[in-house]
Amino acid sequence: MRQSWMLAPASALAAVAVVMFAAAAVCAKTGPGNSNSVGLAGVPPDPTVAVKISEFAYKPATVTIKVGTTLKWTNYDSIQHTVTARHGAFKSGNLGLGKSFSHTFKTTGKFSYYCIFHTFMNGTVIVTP
Ligand SMILES: [Cu+2]
Repeated sequence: MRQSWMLAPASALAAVAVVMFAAAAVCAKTGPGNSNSVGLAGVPPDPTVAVKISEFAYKPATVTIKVGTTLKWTNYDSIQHTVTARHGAFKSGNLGLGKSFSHTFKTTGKFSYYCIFHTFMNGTVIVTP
């Protein structure tokens, strides 16, 4: 018991160090006065999020991301699939096994997409400010 209590201050210090490092990195990257893509905690959003296409499904089927994030879909099936937005925002073309398609979401909104070969394959991207 005593030992785990002793560890608590060290992990708190480590957490503070991580936050300070992240804040320093943000300042170095964007400079003062540009808080455009900085999240609430001063940590920039993950620039790339992966979506798997596998067993005739997008995984995860629904992804919520911040504006400016890139989604990268990769096909793990041996059959061709597509990533095709219902309202034309993006279109992958045919993706064979191991092929990827990336799209950067620059506007907020809800984007539905599907596979043109298998219309039961549906995905949704929710882009938040
Ligand atoms: Cu498909």
